[in-house]
Amino acid sequence: MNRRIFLKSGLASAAAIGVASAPLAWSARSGRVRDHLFIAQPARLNLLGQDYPATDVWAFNNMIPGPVLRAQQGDTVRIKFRNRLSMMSTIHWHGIRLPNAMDGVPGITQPPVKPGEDFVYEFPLPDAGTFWYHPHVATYEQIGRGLFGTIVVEEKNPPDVDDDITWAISDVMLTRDATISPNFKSLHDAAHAGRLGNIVLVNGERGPNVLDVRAGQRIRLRILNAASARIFRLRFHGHQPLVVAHDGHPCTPYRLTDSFHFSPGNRIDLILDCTGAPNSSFEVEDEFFPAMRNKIALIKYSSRSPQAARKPFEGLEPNALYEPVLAGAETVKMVLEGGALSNKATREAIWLMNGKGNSHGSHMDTHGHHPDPLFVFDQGCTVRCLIDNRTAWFHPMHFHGVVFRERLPNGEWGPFKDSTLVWPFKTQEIAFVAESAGDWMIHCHVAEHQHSGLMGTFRVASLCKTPVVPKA
Ligand SMILES: [Cu+2]
Repeated sequence: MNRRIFLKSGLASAAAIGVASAPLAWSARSGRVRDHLFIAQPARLNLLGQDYPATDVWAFNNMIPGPVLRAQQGDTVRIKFRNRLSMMSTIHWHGIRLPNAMDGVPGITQPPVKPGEDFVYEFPLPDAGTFWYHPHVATYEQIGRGLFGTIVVEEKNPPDVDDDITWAISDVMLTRDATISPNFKSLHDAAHAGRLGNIVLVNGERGPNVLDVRAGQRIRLRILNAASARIFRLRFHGHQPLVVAHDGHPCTPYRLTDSFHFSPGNRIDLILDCTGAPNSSFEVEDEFFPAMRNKIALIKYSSRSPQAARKPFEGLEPNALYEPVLAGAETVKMVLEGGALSNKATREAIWLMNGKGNSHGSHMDTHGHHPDPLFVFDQGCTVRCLIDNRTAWFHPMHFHGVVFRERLPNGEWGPFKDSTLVWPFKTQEIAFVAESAGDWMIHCHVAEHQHSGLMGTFRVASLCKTPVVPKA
């Protein structure tokens, strides 16, 4: 075990979080069970419009994105996953707080599901919000060929809006005949910014997505970055939407006055008040590479006269999450090294976490080789983790099994998230409660980085005498 950290005693942390302050959501189940069948299989879909040939893809239930998994907070979902691909797979339910055995990580929480086999996932939905699902085997290829979908968990009292729209943004690398380029194990991509596609898709179709609105309307926008590697920098021309949730979890609302970085894995929920004039239209653009902008959406106003505007939006009801208790928190450091331009990178281990790579002989490992956990935490303790990015590349770091607050540049602690973008040669501190027992993944959500070294685990050991995760 390369780095092992134990708490001195579970008592202080158990007292700090306490059963009295335990989130209520786990016990607030509706008792309703919703059944779904998700079949991962090859399909042929038209991604570029009718003037172009269709593309051979991999898809859930013959759709890109896969079916929206829609339920209400407190429901239980039961998904029969049928693997009809030619390679092994699993499904990870990104951002959902669920029992470890349902987390969909091959070799850690379950054996990989072989071609032709089924696996049943069943878990309650403690939190309302926007989440998503995707395979955790050869993620770079399985997401890259089209396997992902959105999860919408509705609030018990949903906000008053005229429409509730999801934009699942992704990209795909197509050749001239609209075939997906099969070069998923490119050493260059793994060591640089990952595999960046040449076509940006919104809800599985080439952007921009046309959003038809009437002046005065209020639209809820749920945006997901489902790309395997591409970071977007989104700008809403002519509008200043209200940010109401990050990574599914409601935040204190604030207005978008500038473009914002939006990494793979991230979700953002916006309230868009349609303040434009009838017959006007406005673009939503990705300007991450200023010389290569992508049109994401077109907000197109009808000729109808404006409808009456609503009162200011006051925010969504927060999810009941464990609040980090910083006094006496366990403090750990995670050092990221390697990649192109680094003398630490080798062909076998392009990336390193705390000095270790996860590959074993191949630069692109299908499952991720899983050495001993990077950290061991006592269940219920608060963890402060300083992520030290000593590479020349962006890394959106995703932690399974917890939601964290990230330290903002002004020193304050920001809203709850499950993935944080760590800039080149910068550090990012996060704080979370190790809430649920098991081995959980930490990885970069640039899938090509994840599978070439930036993937590890932390263990939450149930050492406390007092169970801190409330029973159902
Ligand atoms: Cu990365």
